[in-house]
Amino acid sequence: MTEERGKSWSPPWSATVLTLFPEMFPGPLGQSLAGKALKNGIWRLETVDIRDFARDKHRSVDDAPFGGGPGMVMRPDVLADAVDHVAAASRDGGRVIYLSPRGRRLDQAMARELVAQDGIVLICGRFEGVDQRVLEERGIEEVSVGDFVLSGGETAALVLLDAVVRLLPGVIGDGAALEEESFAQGLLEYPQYTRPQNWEGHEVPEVLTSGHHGNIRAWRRAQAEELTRERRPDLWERYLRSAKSRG
Ligand code: 9WO
Repeated sequence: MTEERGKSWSPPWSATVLTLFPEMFPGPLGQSLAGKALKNGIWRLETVDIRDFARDKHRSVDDAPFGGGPGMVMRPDVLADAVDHVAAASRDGGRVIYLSPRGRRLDQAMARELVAQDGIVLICGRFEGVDQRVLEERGIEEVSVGDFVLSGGETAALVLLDAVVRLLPGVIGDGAALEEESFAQGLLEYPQYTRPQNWEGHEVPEVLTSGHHGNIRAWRRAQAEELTRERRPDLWERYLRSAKSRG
């Protein structure tokens, strides 16, 4: 325990999730280190049931799309009331994110941005999406976790939360493991091996059992670079550029 730590208290990083299926949270996150951290108060998770903001006796949250077409659209009035309810309670500058395949792609840099804030508000859509006007009028950002369509935003929200929460101090050991990650340096992960040393006739690469830590570090770096160059030319280009600018 250092002097700095514990000197001033700030509330834990918090996620507020707006959804029609609050029982989907924390879901699989409850099983992992993120779940343990949630129990330990390292972060807070609050769900808001969008249906609680429905106005009519049938508690309807969706309606047919203007212009026709298949399916239903989430009503702007109901969703805006849910957003305003949490925005009033949340701190200023907090980002409100709608999970959508149309959004800016989530990457490790965005995860680091999000963990540096006090918290986030996530909106999970269902049906064919939400009325465009509520996104525009409430300054809601769109974030995608990949180029595919899901049945709703909830599983995408779980992916985003997993990526962000594991970066909180104290969720994964002392943070050394995080610094070690090749991805933190813009590379894919190097291959991993464990016992048995010979499995179905296949030996573990000799360098890893040599005890020579300098050689091991160099081998892993070379493997990470080779994998990145072969599989992800986009990441490789960026890595080369950032290595250059670092000199
Ligand atoms: C469904 C659909 C059906 C007929 C014609 C057009 C259609 N669009 C959609 C659609 O995009 N549905 C979405 C389902 C509505 C918002 C929530 N859903 C969602 C979010 N699917 N996939 C995501 C998502 C979120 C973040 N990153 C990747 C995918």
